[in-house]
Amino acid sequence: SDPSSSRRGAFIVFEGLDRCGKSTQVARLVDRLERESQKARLQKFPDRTTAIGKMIDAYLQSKAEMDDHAIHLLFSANRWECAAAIKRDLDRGITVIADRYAFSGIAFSAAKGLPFDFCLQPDRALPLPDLTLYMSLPQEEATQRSQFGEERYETVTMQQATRKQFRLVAEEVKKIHGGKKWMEVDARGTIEEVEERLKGLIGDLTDGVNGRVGELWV
Ligand code: NYM
Ligand code: MG
Repeated sequence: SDPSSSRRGAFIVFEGLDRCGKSTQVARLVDRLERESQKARLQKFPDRTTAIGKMIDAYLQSKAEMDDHAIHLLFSANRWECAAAIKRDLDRGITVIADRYAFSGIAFSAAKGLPFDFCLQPDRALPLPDLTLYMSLPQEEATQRSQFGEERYETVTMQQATRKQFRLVAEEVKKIHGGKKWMEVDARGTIEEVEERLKGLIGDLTDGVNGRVGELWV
């Protein structure tokens, strides 16, 4: 029998601060996989298309105010409402590529001063990414990029505080899930240079992986 037939799709997450080039790289990866006739799907978080996502979108655009805890839980609820579809697609052999995930949820909310433990709990048992690629860019470079400052959280102070929290999130992932699940990538340089770095780290993950999808923080 063909052992590859039992493989599921890989769950790959891209993380980073605002304007680090994440969305560009995610789009290029999905394009490449489609050209190579591999099955892949992009999942953006927040997913602003759902009812919960519309509330999040209004908050991020400062069209609505919300308690810090309440918006934190909405971001998490937005992931939970997508969790079953992610699992289903992985089981069908589709590579699911997420533009942000629970790690942004913790880092941004903790940067506002919410307790780290509170931030972590609502996402417990969500599908565990097989690999998270954290794109790291010096703040001066992100600030210079177009559209920086458009949305809530896009201030230098907030980004620097979030950067510190992302370091704690990385430690937590490595402690609970092992060092291979989180990789930091230098996001400086041209789009092509960064793409090559990412491609090297992703390797043959997009050919599928063995074993069941894990649970986050479990
Ligand atoms: N964000 C994103 C959070 O604060 N919590 C979360 O759980 C997620 C997924 O939303 N500044 C923040 C990070 C971003 C903002 O994300 C919108 P994007 O990728 O710019 O659409
Ligand atoms: Mg943004």
